[in-house]
Amino acid sequence: MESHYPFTLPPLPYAYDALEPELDGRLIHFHHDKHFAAYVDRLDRILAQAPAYQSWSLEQLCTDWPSLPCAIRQDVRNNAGGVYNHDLYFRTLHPLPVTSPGVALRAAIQRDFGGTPELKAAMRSAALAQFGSGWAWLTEDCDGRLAVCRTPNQDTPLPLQPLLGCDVWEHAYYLQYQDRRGDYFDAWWRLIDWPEISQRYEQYLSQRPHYPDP
Ligand code: MN3
Repeated sequence: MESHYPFTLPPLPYAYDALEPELDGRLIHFHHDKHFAAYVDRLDRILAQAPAYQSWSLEQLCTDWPSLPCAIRQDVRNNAGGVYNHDLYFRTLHPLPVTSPGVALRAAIQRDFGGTPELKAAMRSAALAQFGSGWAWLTEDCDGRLAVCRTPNQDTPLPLQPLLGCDVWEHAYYLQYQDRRGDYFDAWWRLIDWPEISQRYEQYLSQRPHYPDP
């Protein structure tokens, strides 16, 4: 993903049908080529008319939108969030997933949730509890603690660092799962690219300033 305007749709990192049977090719095609593409196109159209903000990074657009002019702030919030969230979503799934987290992430999951099954249960509850469109997240805070949270619409969890996000907009599952959001969650969970998530976790850890023990 580009760091700032103009943004372009990143190619899907696998074939449309590569995630079957969990997520079918038609669903992935619509989700990536129509919905994700629309967020990218709309964000570029907004920023084309607002040159002062073309140098802002995607993360800055997602976190600092309240300081934008009223005419564009809500549209930037929705569409920058849509771009950020979907970029993460498609990159954290894998056709042949490795099913367990790396050593450092596994230890953090154990510490903060008691184990991977407990993490799954917490994320599943968040995904099912989200009223209307939104996301369920696994995030890391500035102390390296993991937490599960949810956001409405296309809001991101930033400045909490998102490690993993489950899109619970109906466009993410309705074609295949209709109203069975829980079945969609279970299928999505089986596709998680744990080496990618573990790498994100370790990258955030290494970027964090190290303070001496008091
Ligand atoms: Mn979506």
